Amino acid sequence: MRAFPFAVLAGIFLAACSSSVRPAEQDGTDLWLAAGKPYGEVLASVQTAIDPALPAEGFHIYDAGGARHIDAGSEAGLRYGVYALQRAEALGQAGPGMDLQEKPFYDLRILNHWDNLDDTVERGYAGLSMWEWTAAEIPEARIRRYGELCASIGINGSVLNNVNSNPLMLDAEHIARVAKIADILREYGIKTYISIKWTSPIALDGLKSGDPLDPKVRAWWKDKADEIYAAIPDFGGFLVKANSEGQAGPQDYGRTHADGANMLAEALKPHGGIVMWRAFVYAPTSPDRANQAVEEFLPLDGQFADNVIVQIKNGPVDFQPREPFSPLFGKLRNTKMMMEFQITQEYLGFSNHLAYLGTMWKECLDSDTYRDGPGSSVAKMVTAVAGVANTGQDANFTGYVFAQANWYAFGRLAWNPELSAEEIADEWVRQTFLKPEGMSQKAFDKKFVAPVHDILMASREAVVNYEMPLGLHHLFGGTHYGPAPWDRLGRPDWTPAYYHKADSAGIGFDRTKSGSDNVDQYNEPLASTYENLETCPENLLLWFHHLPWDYKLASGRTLWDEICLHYNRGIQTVEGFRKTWQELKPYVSPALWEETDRKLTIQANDGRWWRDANVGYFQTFSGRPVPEDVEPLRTPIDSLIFRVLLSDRLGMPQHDEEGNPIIVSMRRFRRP
Ligand code: GCV
Repeated sequence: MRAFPFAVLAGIFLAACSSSVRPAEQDGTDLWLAAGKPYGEVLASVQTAIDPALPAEGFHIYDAGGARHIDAGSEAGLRYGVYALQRAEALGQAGPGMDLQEKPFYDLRILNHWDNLDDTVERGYAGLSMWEWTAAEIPEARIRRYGELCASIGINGSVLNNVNSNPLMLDAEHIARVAKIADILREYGIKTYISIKWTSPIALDGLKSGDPLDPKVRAWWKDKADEIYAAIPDFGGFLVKANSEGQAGPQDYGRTHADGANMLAEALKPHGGIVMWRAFVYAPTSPDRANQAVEEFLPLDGQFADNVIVQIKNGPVDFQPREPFSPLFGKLRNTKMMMEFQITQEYLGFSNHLAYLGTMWKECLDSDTYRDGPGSSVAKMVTAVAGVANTGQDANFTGYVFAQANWYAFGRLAWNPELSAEEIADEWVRQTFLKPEGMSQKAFDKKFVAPVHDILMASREAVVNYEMPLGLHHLFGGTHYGPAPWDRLGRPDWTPAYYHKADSAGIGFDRTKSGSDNVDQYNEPLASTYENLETCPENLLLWFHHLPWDYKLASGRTLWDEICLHYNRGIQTVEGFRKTWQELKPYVSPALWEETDRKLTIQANDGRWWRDANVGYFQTFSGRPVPEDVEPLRTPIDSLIFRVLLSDRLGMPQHDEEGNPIIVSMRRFRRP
């Protein structure tokens, strides 16, 4: 008999083992509820009691007298307890003697839907609006499924429509429709909110003004609040984008944000409603957009009514792949603050790129603002959390199975910001992907859960690297999907050139004391940390400093070389994801495997496009060669500059069969 070497025998053995493994059929439409038992079954398996001594939304799961119990402070708490048990069972953490007592860290855990009444979704990459505003009936089955998904991770509020609102949202027809949605969401412990347009009294009832101190305007909003509460007794309140990006607001009448917010707060107060007033403000004339929220809101600290909460984006510019935390979190002392994260991946590859945002949000929540001395983390400064939803009509809600991880992570962090990004990633993978038949849990954990978890954990940094490393930011073209570092036409703070400031001397935004002085909006020791080149974190270097191309980084290499290396690293990381995914084929359903395989190919190709565009463009200033250990640029800058990605009518990027972005001339892009 012929003797086979050991490696060959081992290979035959492994092939035989994996051939007995059959991946479970699944298409991603069960999201993270895929692996758990149905809610009703879990509920039926326990003894329940409402105990008013427990926190209202809290619960206690324990074993006693031979039975499993869930005691809760309210019906909502009970629901969270049942879902916590379902999760623990799916994760193998619900063995005998289980004792788990929890309550949410934040009272308000809200999704913000940027859905329009024509059913489009601003920055939505999962199809049209899940609320189907233009249909005759509301989509009850989908709303119920959404309710379950939100409740299972503790989300308790939903703003149904875009902050760039439409006055018709407040007409009788839409209030009646919102009431129908609210009736369903209530069953899942979710309060309903609406984004309002400041000019609604003018548009709907012909008022002459929107001045918040005008008695007629005040009366209009009071009447409107009464009308809404007559239809929705537990209505949550209003979310407001005012005097921002062309939206009208109180400043148009010489009044302040506080005047505007307080007028609405007064109308909602008798009913128990709140106003979430956004701090996303900036004017094209300012030398630094990052300074403006503090400039406008700090003078108003202490002037907001007690049912107003100021909603602040995590970073001072706009949901970039990496930003420092917004300095406003460390400045307001007498104003309630709410975090605004963006779950939808406007700047991180839409629903095409795998980018787990748990790591990004933790970076922000854990940042120390030093407002009340060391230990004043952003998580402790805010009293509520909002996330811009990534949902749409797509059957899997989010357009990509891996985008579901971000909805999940948002809910889990809003419930408990002390959870780690690792724990959340691990939970999500185990609940989302079903273990194949014929595979032990141990083998599944090792061969599938661990590598997918590692992909998630590395993914956000990969995007930072291939889009805008070392503190670079806002290098985007029109739809915010691809690169356009050359763009300097139009409103300055909407062009990449405003942010990267590349010239023959170097690159980066000088936000030091001798620049825009943004560093001084941070409390010490951060102001000095960011100001000082020796202490400024390298991953924020070009956010705070304009540096020469030959500036030496910690590695001993020049800034130019490090920029090139970071772009390369981002692409290599995604190539690593692709390789791993090939190896995972035996363990995941063909539908999910193929979806991810195609999207990872797109992501790698998009990464090369980002690298070619940015390195190629910045090279026209640096005049330096791409280092030898960096993959050579694939497309010359002349074929990329002033060209854009072909997008469909909903703004979704188009790729060819090989997953390459279809780059077209601006002229073709503009054609309707
Ligand atoms: C809803 C960015 C986005 C806009 C968004 C705005 C906001 O500018 O590109 O689509 O508008 O932020 O948060 O209000």
